[in-house]
Amino acid sequence: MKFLLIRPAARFEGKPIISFPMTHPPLGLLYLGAVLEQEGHKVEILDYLVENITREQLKISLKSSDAVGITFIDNFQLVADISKIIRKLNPRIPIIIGGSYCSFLPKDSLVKIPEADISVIGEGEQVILEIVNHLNGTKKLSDIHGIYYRTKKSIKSGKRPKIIKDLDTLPFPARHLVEKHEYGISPWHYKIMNNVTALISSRGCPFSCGFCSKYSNVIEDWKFRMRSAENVVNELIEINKKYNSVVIVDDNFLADKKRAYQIFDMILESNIDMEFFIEGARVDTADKKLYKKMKKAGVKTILYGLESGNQDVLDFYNKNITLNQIQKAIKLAREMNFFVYTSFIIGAPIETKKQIENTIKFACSLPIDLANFGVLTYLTGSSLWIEAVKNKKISPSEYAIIAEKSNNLGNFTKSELIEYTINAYKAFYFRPSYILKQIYRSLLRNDIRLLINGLKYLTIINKWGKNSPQNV
Ligand code: B12
Repeated sequence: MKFLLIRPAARFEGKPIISFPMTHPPLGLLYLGAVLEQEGHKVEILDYLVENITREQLKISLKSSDAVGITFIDNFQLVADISKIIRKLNPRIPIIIGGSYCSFLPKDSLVKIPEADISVIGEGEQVILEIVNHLNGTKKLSDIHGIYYRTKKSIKSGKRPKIIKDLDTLPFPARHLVEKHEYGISPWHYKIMNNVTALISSRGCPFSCGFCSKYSNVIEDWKFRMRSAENVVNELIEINKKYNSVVIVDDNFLADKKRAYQIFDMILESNIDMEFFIEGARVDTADKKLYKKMKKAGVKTILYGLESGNQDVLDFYNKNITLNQIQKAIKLAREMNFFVYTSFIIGAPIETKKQIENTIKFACSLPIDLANFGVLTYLTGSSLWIEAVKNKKISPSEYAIIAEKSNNLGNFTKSELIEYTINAYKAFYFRPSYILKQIYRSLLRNDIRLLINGLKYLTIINKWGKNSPQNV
């Protein structure tokens, strides 16, 4: 059987909308590709995020395929559009959809995407093989775990989702399926990482920040699971044969210190020679001995979710960190000369304008290289969303709602929130001391392109009008 796996991409003025901090390979599809190939099936991936794919190309790929799988996080309209085209080109091919939206709103996803036949909840590796059995005529849809499916008259659910207990049993992602593509490009089109791929070493997160979507909030048996250090390092050895750098996309890669030490010790003992970007780190895992090892092992960049410069707002988010921990961790990261990315949230329902200003001041006081400011959004599956649904402030089928005054989710209007966000960017990036420091750091790194692109970023920020941050 041949599967055509697709990642659609939003486009703005002909260019893809790339999320902060950079483009990633479609890791979920690469895992599905790996299990399908392991069972002897053929797989092709069309990644619209990084390639302009014509209708003719899609037609050719569909011709040789028996089923289509589409992944997406939030943009269901794009999936609906592409599914419509697929249906026109091939009225009978099964269309299976999966990813965050389907996991949190499985039934609704089939309502919003009328051409799709099956929607998958949570991890897809076992489910896709059960779906293959269904397509081969050996399994009924009603017996498949973790799906909703369309019948002639209604949308029905299969059996309750099962989670993969031992992640070490999974094959490594089938990266060869996207090897012709380049990833690691920033929103302002700078190549952040060269010859990069992505890796995930755990699923879920042991913490419960209110703004974060958690599968455990909606999938009964879901829990935080980690791969063993050996398994992770074996994958890194395989990766290093083809790639120079890797972005680690775990929600919280350093969650288990013991495992973190094991991983970096094993990297140092091996011949692995790669650059690492840890995309999800908490400040409470900062520790000088560990950071020294990380630096030696090739970690260049870390992204921390700092969220706020106000302790009561951090507590409101149930972030479980203190301002003091933030200051200490960031200082240590700078001492190690890591490139430090951070993200902040603006507009908690308990937040005043003064507190937003505090967050901006706090960000400016820290020795960080990049700061991303985003308006608080109630995401499906987050504790904030669950609470708001319970209080009838939002309907259970809403996907992402901005925390604004008009729906009683915040203190400010949408345009005020956008204005404050733009102010935050300008206040942070247009400081002469920051610009001088970044010039110095770029020269130290011998990276003039980074400097030029940094300046390009400043000109983009400078031009931002009322709605721009949503498009970047
Ligand atoms: C890397 C990442 C990104 C990258 C790359 C995203 C991409 N399109 O590939 C970037 C930085 C670009 C990004 C952007 C965004 N992201 Co993001 N991202 C992640 C992150 C950290 C890892 C994703 C990943 O690779 N996981 C590992 C793979 C193995 O899992 P997976 O992709 O979920 O795939 C599995 C299943 O979902 C399923 N599956 C997926 N697709 C399909 C398809 C079929 C056919 C089947 C059968 C199964 C299936 O099977 C896969 C294997 O088990 C997750 C958090 C997390 N830890 O998962 C957040 C996460 C997915 N992102 C999230 C959000 C909100 C966003 C943004 C909307 C943020 C923003 N405001 O801009 C954008 C949306 C961009 C877009 N339209 O694509 C939320 C989604 C929450 C929700 N309720 O939907 C998450 C869960 C973070 C969080 N906890 O809040 N993101």
